[in-house]
Amino acid sequence: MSDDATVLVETRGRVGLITLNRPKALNALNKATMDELVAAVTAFDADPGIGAVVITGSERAFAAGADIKEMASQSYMDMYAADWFRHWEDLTRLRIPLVAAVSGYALGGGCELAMMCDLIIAADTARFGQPEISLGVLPGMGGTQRLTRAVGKALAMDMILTGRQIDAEEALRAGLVSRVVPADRVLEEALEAAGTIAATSKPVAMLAKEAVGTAFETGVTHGVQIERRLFHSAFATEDQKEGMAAFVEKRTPDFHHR
Ligand code: CO8
Repeated sequence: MSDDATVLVETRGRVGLITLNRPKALNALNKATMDELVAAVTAFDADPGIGAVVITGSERAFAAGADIKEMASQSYMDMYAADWFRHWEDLTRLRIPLVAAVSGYALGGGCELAMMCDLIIAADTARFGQPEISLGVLPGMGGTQRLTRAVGKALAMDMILTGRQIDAEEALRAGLVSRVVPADRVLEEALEAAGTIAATSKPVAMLAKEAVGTAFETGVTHGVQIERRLFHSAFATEDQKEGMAAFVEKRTPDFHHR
């Protein structure tokens, strides 16, 4: 890894840990960060030894948005021809569960990156916002869709039209994050949650993620059909045999993640 890597990549047992590494720029998300982050998560997704990934930032900022300095002088044709930031969407097509550990600012693309993860665990210092309107643009990495589905129209409109930031407690009440913990515990809590996920069957965790993800994309009737198909397919795994046998035999399952 080069010294100027925009992300730091480590493993902790069966958990992959990715730390955004542009602290002086409050982890502003530039093209290099996108490429390196997507490559790191793609490699973990394909690695049978890794069952979940934690994405985190610094104490001050998870990420303060897309890199404004990189975008400022772009024309419409530059953005359109390059399909600017389309690659971020690749993250949402990967199957491995992603946990965001958010301290400090998660603004604009930073909030959108957190929302591409499956669980958001927030420090009590976390602040979420979509301030793009103040820059003369609107969210462009999925924020208008994912925030609205996560917190509902009223709060999404408030945040996106006024740029109002919400703190961790409001984010918890609104359903944007699943847990709020003291700042000095947030990474540990996220690694523990990811470790718990990674100890289960990887293929079955992927099926479960896909099933919940379907609720975001479709209606209940179709979603329940998809869920049933995915549920049936869990019976094709060795881990289903092991998990159920372990219950019957009153022992801890020994998953082989296949
Ligand atoms: N981009 C580039 N640099 C940034 C960014 C950013 N988003 N945020 C902070 N920085 C830099 C600052 O320029 C500063 O650099 P320098 O020291 O060289 O001047 C450094 O980080 C520290 O920042 P501040 O001095 O501003 O720190 P403060 O504590 O005073 O303020 C804030 C912290 C409030 C977070 C402030 O930095 C801020 O408002 N940042 C911008 C937040 C923002 O507007 N984010 C949205 C960006 S737009 C976006 O994300 C669109 C996503 C969709 C794009 C899709 C395209 C298709």
